Amino acid sequence: MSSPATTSKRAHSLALQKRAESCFPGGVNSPVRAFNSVGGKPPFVDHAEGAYLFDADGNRYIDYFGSWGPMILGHAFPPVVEAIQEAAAKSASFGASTAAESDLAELIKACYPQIEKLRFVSSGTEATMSAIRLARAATNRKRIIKFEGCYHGHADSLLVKAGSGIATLGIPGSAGVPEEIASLTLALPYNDIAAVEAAFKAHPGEIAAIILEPVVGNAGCILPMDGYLQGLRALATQHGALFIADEVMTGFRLAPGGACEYFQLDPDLITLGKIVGGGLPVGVFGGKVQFMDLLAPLGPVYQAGTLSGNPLAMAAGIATLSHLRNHADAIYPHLDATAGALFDGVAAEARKSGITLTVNRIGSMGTWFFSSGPITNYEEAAKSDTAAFGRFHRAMLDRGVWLPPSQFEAAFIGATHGETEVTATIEAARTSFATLV
Ligand code: KE4
Repeated sequence: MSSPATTSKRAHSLALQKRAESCFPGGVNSPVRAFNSVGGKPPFVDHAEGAYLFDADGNRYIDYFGSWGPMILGHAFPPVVEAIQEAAAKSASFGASTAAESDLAELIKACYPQIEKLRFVSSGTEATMSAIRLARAATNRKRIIKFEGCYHGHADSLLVKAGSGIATLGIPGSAGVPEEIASLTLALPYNDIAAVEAAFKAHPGEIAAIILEPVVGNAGCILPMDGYLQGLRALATQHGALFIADEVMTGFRLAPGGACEYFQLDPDLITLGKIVGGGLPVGVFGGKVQFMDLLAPLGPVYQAGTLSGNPLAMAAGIATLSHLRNHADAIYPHLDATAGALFDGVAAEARKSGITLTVNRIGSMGTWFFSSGPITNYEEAAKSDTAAFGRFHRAMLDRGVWLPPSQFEAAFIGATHGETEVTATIEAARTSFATLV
């Protein structure tokens, strides 16, 4: 797949890949990193700074996946680095309560007034898994509604036609998930309010929760149609189900208060991750106190975690959210303007080469679909020309631009991306498209 020039340019990465394949299935610790859907072998990262990744062979890349969302302030952002270093000197973990947990929690609540109480965990998967358990306990119901193309981590009940990873692997659901568990999950088309109404009608009194990505990032970027989110909120209320907004990806990205601020949503529970940890492992689930106080040690719902509220992760999250909040008036407009120039500029170069792309973007996250579009749900996204996306990805990587290695992932802009990176990326796209036609 890779041209000889590419291979020689990445000899160390290729050797590291071979070594990793003797340690990890597919040589990776998360499937999408294996590049299976775009072809070629992945570069191995040595270090990163600002908007750039540097691989084991010394190649430099403009980074458009940012650790899949967390690195909104850029890599090795000095205040975050210093905060982690200071915390590490006091020991990496205590397994006991610290003031830092409340410091970060209060920052989160300042961004999300919808969150009355919360609990820290160590991943987005833990956050959504715990939120589902809480919703089932609060309603004494078993069924949940999720949406095709939305990915909420790899808990059994949510690996039912998930988007990220699973969609890339072309496996609806996953081996190893008992059908008894999967059958409790209704996987409906996104942006189709009638499907949700029909589900509630078909399962009266049985549905504990609706969970969704308010803006889908795991089928590529798909935006909610006008009124859709508010319609889901109303249906959940009408039928006594909880409305869970999975903001692991959109949280603190679309606005300081994420999609909830952007779309003025008032969910019962909200899950967060990625940016909230500044690149360290943090997940959050939180919401109305009437639900959160069902959690042990107060209530009957058990949930726990050895490294929940880890002091280094708290320090990184505090430094990240503090900077985002204190400089929001500059950061979010810059993110939006930079992303707009980037996505529109690349799409314009495609048109010059006779290639039709559909661009779905909101703020600093978006996707170039190799499709005539429109892309409003997973079924439409799945019709994209993934082979063409793979060729584009490889051509851009050879030109020093590292896009997310899947048509079904969102690309992210960070605060350190600017005119220089946009101009270089558009030029790389211009010569890449020329190789595709
Ligand atoms: P983690 O368990 O990976 O921390 O979070 C799961 C999760 C939950 N909810 C949403 C909306 C998410 O996007 C994710 C994880 N996102 C993927 C990227 N599409 C993580 C990348 C990967 O799986 O390697």
